[in-house]
Amino acid sequence: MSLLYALLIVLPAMALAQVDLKPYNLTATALFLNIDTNQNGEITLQEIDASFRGYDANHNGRVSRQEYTSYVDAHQPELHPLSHALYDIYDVDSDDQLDLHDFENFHKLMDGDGSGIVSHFEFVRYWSILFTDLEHLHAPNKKNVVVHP
Ligand SMILES: *[C@@H]1O[C@H](CO)[C@@H](O)[C@H](O)[C@H]1NC(C)=O
Ligand SMILES: [Ca+2]
Ligand SMILES: [Ca+2]
Ligand SMILES: [Ca+2]
Repeated sequence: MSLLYALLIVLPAMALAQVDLKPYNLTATALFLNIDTNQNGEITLQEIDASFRGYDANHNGRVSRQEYTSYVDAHQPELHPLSHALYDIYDVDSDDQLDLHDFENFHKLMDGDGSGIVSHFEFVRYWSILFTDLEHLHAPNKKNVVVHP
């Protein structure tokens, strides 16, 4: 299952033009369970790689920015800004293509203790921080909320 597809299905029923990923640790846990396809409580490089394959629309073994963001635009346009920010993080060499070396780097980023394995704890900690850092791109817009006396 692809990473973002997992994100889409864990979102509560298509909140109109608004996406709330809170609580982040629960959203991250749902993501983890979807990526950990052999359900051994650890995420390997191979599982990361596999989670991106669904975006590779032209099956050339790489995920272009266009492929990734088009997928999001088609399925959850509210996540358009978040999709570009996530792509920027994944695409370490900024060539607008995701290859194995990009996934290796991303796996290392999440592997807090450098053991070569990404545990549930490491994954949730990483994504909770990421969702918090990118909150301005996905949190519901509260500016128009009027509090009546
Ligand atoms: C998520 O975080 C909240 C608040 O910090 C905590 O109470 C809850 O136990 C956490 N849940 C999981 C599954 O980690
Ligand atoms: Ca696994
Ligand atoms: Ca491709
Ligand atoms: Ca790249």
